[in-house]
Order: sequence, then C-alpha cells, then structure tokens
Amino acid sequence: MNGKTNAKRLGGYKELKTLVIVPTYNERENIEPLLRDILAQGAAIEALVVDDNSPDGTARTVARLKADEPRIHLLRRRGKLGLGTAHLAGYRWALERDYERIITMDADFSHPPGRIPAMLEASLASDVVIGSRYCPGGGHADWPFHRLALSSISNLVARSALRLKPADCTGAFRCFRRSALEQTALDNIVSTGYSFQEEMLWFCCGRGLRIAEVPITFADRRGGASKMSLREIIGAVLTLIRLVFTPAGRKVAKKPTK
Ligand SMILES: Nc1nc2c(ncn2[C@@H]2O[C@H](COP(=O)(O)OP(=O)(O)O)[C@@H](O)[C@H]2O)c(=O)[nH]1
Ligand SMILES: [Mg+2]
Repeated sequence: MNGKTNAKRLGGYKELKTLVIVPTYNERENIEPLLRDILAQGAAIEALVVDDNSPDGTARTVARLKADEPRIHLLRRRGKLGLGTAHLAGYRWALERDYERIITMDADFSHPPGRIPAMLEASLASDVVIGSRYCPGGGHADWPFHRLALSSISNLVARSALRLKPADCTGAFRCFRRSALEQTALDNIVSTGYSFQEEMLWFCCGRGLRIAEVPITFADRRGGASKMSLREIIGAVLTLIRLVFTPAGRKVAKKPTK
C-alpha cells in the first residue's frame, strides 16, 4: 500500500456519515454548548436530539438551533418514555436514513465529545466501540463517591452475571457500525430504562460482533440534575436476572430491524 492510500485509509473515518444520538430530559442548560461541541468534531457529523417533552423546554432550544443548522435534528416524544426507548427510537431514525456510524451519548457533558474522532477511528476495525471508563487509560474526573460506587458495582455485576468481556458494560457512550444495528434484533429488546445498555451489549456480544474500547474520562454533569432513580436501579437488577435466565439462543437476532 503506498503512502497516499494509507493516509486516505487512516483518515477515512472523518468522511463517515455519522449520527450522534443525544437523549434528553430537562437538559436545557447543556444542550446548546454540547451540540456545538459535537458538530465541531467533524463535517460529516450530525446530531439527533431525542427529547421526551422536557418540562424545561429543551426541545424549544433545539428547535431554535435546528432552524440555522441543518446538521441538527430533533425527535420529540410525547412524554418521559425512558432512556432505553429513546436510544431505540434514535437507532431506528438513523437506520431509516443513510448514516454509516451511529453514536449515542448523554446530554450532560459526562461523555466528552472530543473522544468522538477516536471512537470513529476505532470503528474502522470494529463493529461496536465503547467510550470506556473502565479500560486502561479510562476513568472518572469528579463523580461523587456514591455514584462511582454504584457504577462500579453495577458494571462488575453485569459483567460477571452475563459473562460479558468489555470492561465498561453500563455506559451509554457507544459507536455502532450501521451493520451492527441492522444485525441486532432491536424488536427483541425489553428494557426501557437505563439497563437497556447492558441488554444491548448482551445482544451485540451474543451476535459475535467485534467490540473495541476507547478510554474516556467521565465527568460529572455540567448543569441540571440526574434522572437516575431507585426505580432504574431495581429495573437494572430485574434486567440482569431476566437475561441470566434467557436461553442463549435468544441472543441471535430473529427479526433484524432495518
Ligand atoms: N429522552 C429521554 N432521555 C432521558 C430519559 N432519562 C434520562 N435521559 C437522558 O439520559 C442521559 C443520562 O441521564 P442522567 O440523568 O445524566 O443519568 P446519570 O448520568 O446516570 O446521572 C441524559 O442525557 C438525560 O437527559 C428519558 O426518560 N428520556
Ligand atoms: Mg449523567
């Protein structure tokens, strides 16, 4: 391979048509600077905000920004339908269009937009790339101790109960090749809340997809308040129990979603 071809291949990730899905519920303070940072990561990057009728008017802010920026999209839903279903709605929106890579991230700056190029580059050789807190080089900047403990324990339990190999199985900062989502039976996913992340990864591992991790430093949210709740924690425990007792055959996509 000559130097020019090699350079094109190495820089090729910059040309991948990419959609960054950002689920929001009351993220008015964060969404404008976040969208600016996301779009600054590359000319081929667009963003879809999936808003659940946030009472603070997040969708109004996005609608205003969208009027001047064609790379911003908005999917409004009727009410708080859960983080998992917001991700699924975003995947489906992307698959109806011609995006080559689909990234998901939180709206509160916990997931650094500056790591998007590294994730896209890693996706040249992988089907799924995790922006990972728990792989070498990854970590947390300033999360309160109780959140760090909850995250570490739930990650450890999910990894061991479901025998998942990735170091970070609970985070939402992920990059999928289009084909990875097409192969996953999205219609079979049951979790509607935070534990959607574990279930989705369980399906991806079950499909034998190539999964890579790119280290990130997770920061505490910039503005607004967390929506984590006891209900989500109980939901995560129930999801793990359900998946542990689900026959391995169910991991294979029966009904690929286009
Ligand atoms: N669309 C939608 N987004 C949600 C919902 N619940 C949480 N989010 C978003 O999911 C992301 C993670 O939520 P966050 O409150 O930061 O959880 P934490 O990081 O675990 O404290 C943020 O972007 C939230 O705005 C929901 O029901 N619907
Ligand atoms: Mg957060």
